[in-house]
Amino acid sequence: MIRFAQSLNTHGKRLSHPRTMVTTAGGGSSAFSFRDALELDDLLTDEEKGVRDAARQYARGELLPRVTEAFRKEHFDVKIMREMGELGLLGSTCPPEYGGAGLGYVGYGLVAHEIEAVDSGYRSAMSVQSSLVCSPILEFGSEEQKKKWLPELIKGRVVGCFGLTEPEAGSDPAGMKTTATRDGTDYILNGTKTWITNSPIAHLLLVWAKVSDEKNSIRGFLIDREAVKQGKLTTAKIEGKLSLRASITGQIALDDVRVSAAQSLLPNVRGMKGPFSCLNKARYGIAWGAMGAAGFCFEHTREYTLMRKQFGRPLAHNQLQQVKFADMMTEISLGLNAALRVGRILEGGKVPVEAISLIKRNNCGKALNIARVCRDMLGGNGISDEYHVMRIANNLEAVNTYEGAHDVHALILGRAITNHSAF
Ligand code: TGC
Ligand code: FAD
Repeated sequence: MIRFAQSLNTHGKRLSHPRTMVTTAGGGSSAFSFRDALELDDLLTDEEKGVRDAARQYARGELLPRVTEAFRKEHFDVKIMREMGELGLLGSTCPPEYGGAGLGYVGYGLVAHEIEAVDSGYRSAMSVQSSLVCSPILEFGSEEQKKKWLPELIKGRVVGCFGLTEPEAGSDPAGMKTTATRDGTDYILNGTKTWITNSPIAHLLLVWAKVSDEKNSIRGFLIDREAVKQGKLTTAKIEGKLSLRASITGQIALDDVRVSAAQSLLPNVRGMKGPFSCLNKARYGIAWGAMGAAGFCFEHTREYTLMRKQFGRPLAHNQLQQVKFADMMTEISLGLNAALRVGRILEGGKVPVEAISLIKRNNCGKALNIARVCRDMLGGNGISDEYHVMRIANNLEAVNTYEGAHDVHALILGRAITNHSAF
């Protein structure tokens, strides 16, 4: 059996891309790396490289050894939240006054890239906590809510989840049925959310609901599980997933859940732009993450085909294999550089949401194709979880669907191109 060696053992070392000498366009020679064909490294600051290397060291050293068992047993180890918290990987763009690392968006993207190179489910846990729970509290919460929740979420001592999707409202979340009704100084929430990452283990549930006495305007509510009366809130785990099995997903069922308006309601946002603003950041991170997953498949398949011999020579010797590698390297290089570009625009101010749809859709779709091709290139071994690529391909099926399905992002782009909304 062929075992992967080189790339799995990169933890503990400064990441460097081995280069070969090639001819340059202007004559003379230069160093080229198939791992970084467009020299993205040169566009990162030393701080960003340090963050990436630390995330990589943790992901390869601590997460990779556990993932096969976790995926087999459909188990998410909640200790991972604490570990990520200790390393500063959660809520990393939050300012230090709330316990965050104060990273820029490129740093955040690099973390997503390294974590998702191991498993999209672990990146899910990180990005829900960071972009879908910490971010809305920071942007739309009261000072009291920020002080109470952010340091705990950032340390991973409190696990959060984001409840937008419902059984009858997925791609069209504005069609949600969950309601919040004012009752004195409280709100009473009713409804069901489904497909919610981390809901079964969440201490803090951010739920989006229509407020009946505000003309059904959509508002965000922070539900502290501990403060809810027994039996009113249930979060059943969804079993039998064939994708993201190392991540935990569940429902949120609200049956007359009473929450205090002052503590629970996010005061500074109303309407769909509330949940959508959080999604912008999460989708941006996913664009980096998906390329991490693709890069992992690419490197391991390259190594495999260099070692595996058929017809008396390495598989990698064949033109059919090489054209696939050329396509993969091209898509990964373009996808990462596009993510970097959007990250830099985000850091500088406002980014059109279409730019985020473009990279989320492109990078997830391309990563899924790459993982499927790699699965094929590994032959029979490609279906074994020991070789990782089929787990990664299965994960990318969900990543291509959540946070706006591939075709839904096409329609967002189509609307901007034609000025006609197909929704
Ligand atoms: P539309 O009429 O376009 O807009 C309604 C209001 O929302 C504003 N808006 C945005 N604001 C900020 N960022 C964005 N990206 C925004 N998109 C829209 C818009 O300006 C408007 O504001 P206002 O003030 O004028 O009212 O809305 P629509 O209902 O027609 O939406 C259509 C569409 C397709 C864009 C939207 O429904 C959509 O994106 N659907 C996909 C649903 C989705 O992404 N769900 C994600 C659930 S969370 C999740 O999957 C987490 S997985 C996490 C993990 O495990 O990693
Ligand atoms: P549907 O909306 O029913 O779409 C089905 C298909 O129809 C898709 O291919 C879609 O592209 C297509 N389609 C839909 N509308 C149109 C149209 N107008 N024109 C053409 N094609 C269309 N949600 C949360 O709120 N929080 C979470 O933490 C979360 N985590 C998730 C974790 C996992 C593992 C999964 C699988 C999902 C998660 N989701 C979460 C839900 C996710 O965001 C939704 O699954 C996604 O938005 C798609 O909605 P849907 O599943 O209802 O599919």
